[in-house]
Amino acid sequence: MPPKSKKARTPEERSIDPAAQEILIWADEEGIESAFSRAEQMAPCPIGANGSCCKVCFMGPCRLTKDGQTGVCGATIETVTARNFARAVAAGSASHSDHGRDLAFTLLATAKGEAQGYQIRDPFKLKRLAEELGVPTEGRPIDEVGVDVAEKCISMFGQQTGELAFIERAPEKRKEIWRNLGIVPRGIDREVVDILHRTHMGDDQDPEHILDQAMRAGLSDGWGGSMVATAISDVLFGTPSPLVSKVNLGVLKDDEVNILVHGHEPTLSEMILAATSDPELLDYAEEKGAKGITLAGICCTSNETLVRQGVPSAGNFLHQELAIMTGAVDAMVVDVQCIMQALPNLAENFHTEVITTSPKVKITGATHIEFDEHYALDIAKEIVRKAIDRYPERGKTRIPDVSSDVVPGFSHEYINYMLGGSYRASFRPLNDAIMSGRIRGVVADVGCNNPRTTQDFSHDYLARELLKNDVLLVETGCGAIASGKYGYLLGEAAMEWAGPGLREVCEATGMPPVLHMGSCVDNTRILTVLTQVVEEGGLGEDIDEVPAVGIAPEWMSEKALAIASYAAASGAYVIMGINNPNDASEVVTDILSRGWEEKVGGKIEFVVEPEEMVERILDHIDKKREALGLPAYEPEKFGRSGDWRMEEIMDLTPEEREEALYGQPAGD
Ligand code: BF8
Repeated sequence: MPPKSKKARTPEERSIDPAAQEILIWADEEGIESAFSRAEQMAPCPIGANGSCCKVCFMGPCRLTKDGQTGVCGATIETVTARNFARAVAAGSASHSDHGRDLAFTLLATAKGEAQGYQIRDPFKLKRLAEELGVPTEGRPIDEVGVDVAEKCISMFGQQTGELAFIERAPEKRKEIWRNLGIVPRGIDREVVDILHRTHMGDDQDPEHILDQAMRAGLSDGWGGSMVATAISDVLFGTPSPLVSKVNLGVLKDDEVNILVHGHEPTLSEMILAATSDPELLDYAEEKGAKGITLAGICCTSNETLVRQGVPSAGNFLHQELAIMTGAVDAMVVDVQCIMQALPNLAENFHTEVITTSPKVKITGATHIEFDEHYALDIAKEIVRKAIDRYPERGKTRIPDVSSDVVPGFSHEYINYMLGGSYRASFRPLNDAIMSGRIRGVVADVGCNNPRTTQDFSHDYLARELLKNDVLLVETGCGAIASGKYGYLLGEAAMEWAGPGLREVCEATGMPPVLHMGSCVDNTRILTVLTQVVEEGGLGEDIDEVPAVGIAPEWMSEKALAIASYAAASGAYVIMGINNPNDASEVVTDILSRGWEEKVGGKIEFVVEPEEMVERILDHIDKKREALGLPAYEPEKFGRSGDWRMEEIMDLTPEEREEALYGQPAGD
């Protein structure tokens, strides 16, 4: 039994999710530890937490804890903090981008007919991509086009000079800013390596200059590697459109084989999904006493299969251990990123087999079955068979009876279609709604869970407060799964939570007030939406003019800093929760905020309290509205549609009705 900490939190302090609370109470009784209890046992290292630990050479590590103190080499706190931040951005960008690289190789193998079980599911998107990348399409078989597109994408990683092709997607003004500052990414790998080089001992020691490169590496992720990942995932597995599914631990089934896919890449999980409906394997499951095979996900592998195939999600980042603790998971199949090393040890208390699959990821104690796209279906079948073999070994299960309905799958292509139909697909209605003030602004809530704070509390609080204030939410990653748990990803949520103007828009379009746009690499969809909003007209000429904010209130990953850097460099105001990893240096904190705002129009701020986040978000949105000359936000003007109002307006002329509803005669 782990030692009882004086700081042990109540289940409600650990998570607002009733499913998590139920399992954590059981785990405490049994003395089984989790990230929640480990976070209570181990305080964060104060030197590392505020960015003042320098480990880039072996004359140290140096701990810069006193005013004016420098490292052995003379490095100042500004340099040390900026280097730490930039290195985190490099690691985050590398992770996202390498995921994109793997997908490009899968497309190449698929198009060459060498990838077992895969096919090009969205040839239209492939064609659009080909045109964008200068690949001829006229009269060519789609597979041939696929080979060329894959090769073009692969070449972006090793590109040494010039500009990444997807930079062209950005608004003209934005590209100009990047070019003038010299931060247009030359190649995806190059910008990451550049950071590792310049932060080596004895290189770049000017904090502002180091942080400029953090923007460049971030941009190579957002407008490079992640964009490749999103585009090719759509080509191979289909571009998401809304569908119905469920979220939370209650999606596991007591009488079926439960397989969880966890991590980030959709490649193997899509094949496992196919294998779960293989008649032979279904018979085999029945032979072992199971009524069927249930596939569900955790983290972003879950988001990938949720938004495309409607595969239910068992939860977000902090649910990975809790899922195993239900005793009902026969196999947890992991690929890359956000996989806790605690899983195999934890699984020893149960019958669960933890299976690593990526050539890049082995975990001591886990079974390794290496993924190879050339034999993907065979490998997937082998994994499903292993899970079935575990089913008879199950002990007592405790699946919380907690799950929520969700409608995810809002790709930018679908949002376009949703707003105008195939006849007039357009962002015009969205721009109009923002311009009129029905929608006050847009917030992208992304990022993780972090056991240093109450799981999902900030995601939930911010969603509720922002919806009430007529702010449309777009979400990805673990933030989106959190919203799913609390009912925000449904059309009905507009009636319950949205302010009057936003509710009108949701009523007219049928969309939920919170749009689940995919996994963390799919934050690129948000960049695309913002660009299209700019191009549509009426909301400025660049992303920094749009009344929009990005938030990651419960972040924990280096990838979150990469996303924050590319979003800010793209013109967005980004607010991160938890803790300021640059707190040791006022200079670095100021460069990321005021300094970057002067340079690129976007900035990163770290705000611990969610109440303060709401204040800053609304203030920023209102200032951007004012700068655009838009009417100030006035909620009382809207929300007079709906049956309850019909009696009052039935006898009016159309003009009078318009005036009664919107405070102005028709045509104004
Ligand atoms: O890439 S939100 S915990 S799962 S890092 Fe990880 Fe954070 Fe979840 Fe997706 Ni993104």
